[in-house]
Amino acid sequence: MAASQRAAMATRHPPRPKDRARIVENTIAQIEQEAEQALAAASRSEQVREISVRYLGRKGLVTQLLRKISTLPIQDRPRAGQLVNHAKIRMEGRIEKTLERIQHQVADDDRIDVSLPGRPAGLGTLHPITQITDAICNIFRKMGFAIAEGPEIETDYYNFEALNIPKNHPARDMQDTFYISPNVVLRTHTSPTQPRVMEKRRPPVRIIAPGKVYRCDSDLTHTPMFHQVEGLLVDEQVSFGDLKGILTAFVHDMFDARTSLRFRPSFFPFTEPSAEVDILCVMCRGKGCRVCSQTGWLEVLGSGMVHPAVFENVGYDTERYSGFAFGMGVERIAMLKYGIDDIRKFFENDLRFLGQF
Ligand code: 2NM
Repeated sequence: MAASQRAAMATRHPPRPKDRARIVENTIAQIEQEAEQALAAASRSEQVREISVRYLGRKGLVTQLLRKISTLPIQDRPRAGQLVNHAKIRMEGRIEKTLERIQHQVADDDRIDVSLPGRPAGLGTLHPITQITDAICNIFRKMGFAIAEGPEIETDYYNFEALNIPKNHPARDMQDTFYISPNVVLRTHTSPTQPRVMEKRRPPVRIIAPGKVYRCDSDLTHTPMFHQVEGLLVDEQVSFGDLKGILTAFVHDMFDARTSLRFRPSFFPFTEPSAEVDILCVMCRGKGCRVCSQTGWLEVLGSGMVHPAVFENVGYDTERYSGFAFGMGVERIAMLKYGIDDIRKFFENDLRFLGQF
């Protein structure tokens, strides 16, 4: 007979007083055993709560039994009360223990399996723009150029004035340049590095200035921040032929020796004469394609002989010294080298894109 049935019977058919004490003793022992088995089988905390209510709740079996004690002969009450109360305390303890066991089990299920192979952290790579910047700089370093760096926040003087860019020049417009204050800008090219270096050093000067530049411009081929590498060589007897030689060596190293160059007359305020440098289209080798707009050529560099006004601004003797300078956009070179058609991909920080280089 189940303890619960026995307890119910004890309620409905009260036996004679002298038998009642023994019945309480047997009943509490059975109830405790039953509860113990139920707790051992419990695997969820809700089950434990149900068991707790069933035995120890306000209408629970143990509670009912405790009430019966008042019907026992007066001399049997203390012992019976003690038996039931001790059983109740043990059951409370077991309920507590069972809840702990279940909690630990859940924690065990969540615990990291230390025998699993580790998740690879993955080695990072240099950003493609950094890689191309380094590649460009290394080619010029082989030819004896030193790396020079300047501030990205630049004065109007070094960004424009020292470079012979007149006050009314469109590049100085608020539409094109980020102004910090009337005399301070985010540099629009890395050229201001050149007069900064020339002010400190006498020729011969051979420097390459890489870095970030900023212009108010944003579309498929322009981002408000991009990267440039500019070069400057100043010495006695420097000619346009030297410029052609250096840039030809650069293009043949950066792309390959089949990549021919052509120089087109152009204009920059800081060079005279000035030339744009085109290379034979690296995609179609001159046949004409979408990348070169069917011209067979790609514009990749600006260049020229440094304007005497720039030399005068830094105190170089224009009779004794001459020099050439050139500049290129790193993103454009990277897009041609890797066949990328949207400049914005470089700055979206999508690792699926960046991880390919
Ligand atoms: C270019 C194109 C042509 C240039 C000139 C100078 C300086 F400071 F020597 F005058 N630095 N960079 C230059 C010349 C830059 O970039 C398209």
